[in-house]
Amino acid sequence: MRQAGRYMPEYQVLRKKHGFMELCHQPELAEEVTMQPIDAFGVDAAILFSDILVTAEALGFDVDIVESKGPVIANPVKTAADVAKLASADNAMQNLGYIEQILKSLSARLSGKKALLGFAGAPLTVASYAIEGGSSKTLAETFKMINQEPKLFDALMEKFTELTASYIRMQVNAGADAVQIFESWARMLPADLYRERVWPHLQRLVEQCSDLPILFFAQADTELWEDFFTLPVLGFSVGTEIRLRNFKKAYANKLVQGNMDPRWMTLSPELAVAETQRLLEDSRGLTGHIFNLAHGLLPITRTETVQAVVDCVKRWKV
Ligand code: 1CP
Repeated sequence: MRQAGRYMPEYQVLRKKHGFMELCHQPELAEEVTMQPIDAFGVDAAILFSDILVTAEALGFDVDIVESKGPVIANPVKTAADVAKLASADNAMQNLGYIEQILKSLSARLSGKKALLGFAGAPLTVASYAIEGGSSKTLAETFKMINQEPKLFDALMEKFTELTASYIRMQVNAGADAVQIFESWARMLPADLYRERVWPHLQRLVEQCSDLPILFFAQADTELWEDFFTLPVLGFSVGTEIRLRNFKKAYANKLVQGNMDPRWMTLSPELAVAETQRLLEDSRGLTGHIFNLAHGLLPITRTETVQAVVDCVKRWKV
């Protein structure tokens, strides 16, 4: 889950001086932001500071993160010629060489004392930005392309699938202890359409990485989660829609993380700690559990609440 970011004063200081993509691109800055939550709260894992859209950028999309608007892509895909113009996966991997450098350096810096987590967007989630031209509340352009221009959609999805498989492998080779795949926008498509048109690409990606430590995150309804739970991955990162005690009954042998609603982190330490204890009680008996949020931290998060929750988890006796 996003752990650095807009709620941290240390981040805001840097962000005032640098554009978001600049923070991602410059190894020293990206490393500094990655380390901020480790230094501030003593969490057990460092999450690479980057964004899922760096793969789109490496293929030739013009990505910017605009204040109060979020991600914007100036040259979205409209036609087959737009897909043909994109970089090859090999060239895109060269463009992502800076991420390899950042991970290697972070891995040396953490020297096995803290876990290092990489991540990548799933093909649909990243492709949706490339089709919509930025954030979309409806994914209407994506829905249109899937249904009216299936070949164009497949060509774009294949491009992202191929690149993302190489990108994940590179992250593990460069020192990431696990890599999380984000399928944030699965819930924007009806389950049947997702199964028919998106699943084959996702499955190909995950199968190409089945020898690697992959965590899979999605925002999806419980129906689609039943499919996701069949993916050959190390663990699942669930939202608030799946209670840990139900997970325990159905998927006893799987590793799970997530589940805590990030809005608790905007409340008082006492309220958030009570919820943390409830979740930890619920997690008893799970084969593997990484305490984590269901989604990224919100800008109005209270740092003293984050600290209290981290301390509570660290003191917990399984
Ligand atoms: O300073 C700012 O204004 C930038 C805000 C921000 C941050 C801190 C963006 C723009 N991206 C990030 C970093 C980020 N994004 C991380 C790094 C780890 C960390 O912060 O510790 C990660 C893991 C992500 C993942 C990400 N980006 C996802 C998947 C997770 C999710 O939220 O479902 C998605 C969908 C994105 C796209 C994106 N980039 C930025 C924003 C605000 C968004 C999402 C919302 C949108 O589409 O508007």
